[in-house]
Amino acid sequence: MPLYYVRVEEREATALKSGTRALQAASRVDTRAYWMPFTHNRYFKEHPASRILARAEGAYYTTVEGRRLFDCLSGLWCCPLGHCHPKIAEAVARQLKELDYSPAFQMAHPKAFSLAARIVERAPPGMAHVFFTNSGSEAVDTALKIAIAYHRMNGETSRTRLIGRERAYHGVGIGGISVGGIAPNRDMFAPLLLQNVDHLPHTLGARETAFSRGQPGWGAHLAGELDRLATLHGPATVAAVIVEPMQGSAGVIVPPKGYLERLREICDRHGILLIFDEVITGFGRLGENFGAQRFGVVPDMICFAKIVTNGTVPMGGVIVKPEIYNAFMKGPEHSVELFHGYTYSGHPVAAAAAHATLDVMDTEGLLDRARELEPVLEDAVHSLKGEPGVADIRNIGLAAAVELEPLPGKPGVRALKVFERGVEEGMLYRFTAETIAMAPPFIATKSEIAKMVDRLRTAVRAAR
Ligand code: PXG
Repeated sequence: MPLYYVRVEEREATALKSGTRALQAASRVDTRAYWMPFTHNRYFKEHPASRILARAEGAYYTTVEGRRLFDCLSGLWCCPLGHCHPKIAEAVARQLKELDYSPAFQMAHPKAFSLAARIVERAPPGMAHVFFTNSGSEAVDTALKIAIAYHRMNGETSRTRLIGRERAYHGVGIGGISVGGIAPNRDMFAPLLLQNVDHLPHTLGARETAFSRGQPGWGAHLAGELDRLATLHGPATVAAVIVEPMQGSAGVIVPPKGYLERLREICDRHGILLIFDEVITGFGRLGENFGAQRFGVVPDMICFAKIVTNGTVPMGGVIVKPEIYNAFMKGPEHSVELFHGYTYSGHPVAAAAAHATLDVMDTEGLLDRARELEPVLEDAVHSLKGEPGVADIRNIGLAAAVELEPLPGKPGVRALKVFERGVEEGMLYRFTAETIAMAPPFIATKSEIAKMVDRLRTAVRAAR
């Protein structure tokens, strides 16, 4: 079997001779052992050099070849405060020297409590408790388990059905892929999917919603499908509905005006819990702490992850209303109330990173900054309408997606070409299937956003 050493192109070889240390490191990377997640491993390992990152600072990555890339998706939606922020780095370093780990079961440390209180303060009014996990996937599976257990605690054992939505991404746990609606993420694992699950339709209507700025005016009626499903299965069989207020991974699918309000009303009428998966939208991506506040709809549970630590240390969690927490606080006081948790729930280093992240968010006024940049991104990205192969453009908050028409007979190749040209242009775009997604850091400047879209125009024109 050949060694998949990073290929050193002629141009890079010249630089290598000039003694760049980063390039020497690149030429030594042996890519064989690492099975990369959600990645075309074979293709990557044939073309790795431009895609291995050595350093980051602020809104930029530097590859091992020494190329600077603007971070168009804030990592994977998670680093909007900029990379290697000194305040977060210091807080993490300090915590590692003070209390590196504290058992999560039957023991605790002060920062887990104070962080939960701070998160509750930022959550919509009426939400009161936080259960910590280490990722968005764990947050989703935790919320689904709490929903089922909540109804059982209340004697409603018939409420076993979960409802998700087409095109939804809720991570990769068994619960998350079952309520999720992205076909390839489900197909491979079909025998594992939960049985008692149904899905709402997605809210993209090709003609009606194409090129909408912000929330489309069409599609609120699709929330009515929840009523139909509840009637079909019997309202008392439905435990919970889970939706991303804005679908991120599927390419920034924005909720139609009135849609989430209608879901809330139907859930209330039928005693169904409403879960917002805010792993992407939580902590500022939509210019508010949560999508719940942006859209004025309060769910019963919120899943979060990603931005809570600015992507520095894994952490996720579920915020719940007091009714949910209190439903479990029964029985003998010395007995465990919820048989669920992780070794690293509320990890001290993650908690320290999260505290520092919230501090920076406040002291640097970054929620306001995200709001200020929203129209800049919106105007820039919609200027791509009419470029060759651009099928749709969607945006809200500091998030936007450009959907491309597939090249004839070559699905997915157009977006890959755009991505690769982007790297040459100094831009790290995110592509999945035919869509390019952008969610720039809140610390980005207006001119960086203009440049990000301008370079995308160049890449789209070239991708034929
Ligand atoms: N829910 C939502 C809404 C997400 O977006 C998860 C759950 C799972 O989180 P973890 O931490 O388990 O990965 C996510 C993750 C992309 C992209 O490019 C999106 C995610 C992850 C990686 C890439 O859109 N979202």
